Amino acid sequence: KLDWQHFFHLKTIYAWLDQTAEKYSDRLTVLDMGSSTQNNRILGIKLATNPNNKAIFIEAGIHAREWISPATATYIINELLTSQDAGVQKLARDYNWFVFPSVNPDGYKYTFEHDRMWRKNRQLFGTSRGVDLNRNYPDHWNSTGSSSDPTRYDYAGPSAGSEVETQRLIEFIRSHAKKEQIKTYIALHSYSQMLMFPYGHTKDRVYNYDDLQEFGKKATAAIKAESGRDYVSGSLYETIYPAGGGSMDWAHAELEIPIAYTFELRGPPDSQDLFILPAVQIQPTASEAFTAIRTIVEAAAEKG
Ligand code: 0X9
Ligand code: ZN
Repeated sequence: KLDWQHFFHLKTIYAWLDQTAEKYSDRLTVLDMGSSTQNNRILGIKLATNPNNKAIFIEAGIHAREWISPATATYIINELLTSQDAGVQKLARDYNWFVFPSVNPDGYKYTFEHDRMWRKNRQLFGTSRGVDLNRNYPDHWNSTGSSSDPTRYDYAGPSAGSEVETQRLIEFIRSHAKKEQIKTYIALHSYSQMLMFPYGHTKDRVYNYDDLQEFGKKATAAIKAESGRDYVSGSLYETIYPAGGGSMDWAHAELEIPIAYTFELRGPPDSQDLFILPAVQIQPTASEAFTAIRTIVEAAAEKG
């Protein structure tokens, strides 16, 4: 049982997905992207009430140590199923939701069992391990903000899309994006309180920059109103740092998913271990992220 007051191991999250899908079997199904490098499943859910709805895809846990990301993903699933708020109930009715809490399950397990600060997957390269999966996508792969050195935290991998986890997600999105009308792609990270959209590799503006900027500003204003937290919004390149090969950039470019954002959620105040967020922060962090997603979806719907 998840409570959003602790961080949970992969097997607890997956057991909760199963139980929850059983409980809400009229709306919720567990989906399996396939297995990872080390044979862990990459599981998620589809929440659907109407096959004609447009869909929203949420990816979490691509970076293993950013534990608030999977926690926020399961929080969102729970809210969509149990909230008494009429606006949230409408969101759950008017859209279909694909949510994958841990798209790097080997790395996530490793942060629980061996090294809390691990970021990458666990693929072996000689004596070192791991590709930064958010640098491995075939969109401006290894062009900027990544490394060709397997010992580095931002290793882009031996080639674009080389990793099993990358391939599983690509196959899934390719086979579902058009058929399921996925119009929104959300990637959850931590820790710098930002809401970012493409491009990641260049300062050139994406064709729908003005819309993405407008929805992003509305979303960060909604966060400010809810919790008082300041999130910075803008393109990836402008806000955080240039980086090619990211998942969201790939989804926006190749599959023409128009609404695409990467969140950097909260980190702890004044700490050196900025990925280690105290568990009391899960609830408010996840809640403000969901508010922001809701604001983006509603603002985009208004524009048509
Ligand atoms: O470096 C990253 O991958 C992300 N920051 S984090 O501290 N969570 O590692 C943000 C950059 C995302 N960039 C692109 N999608 N291009
Ligand atoms: Zn990250």
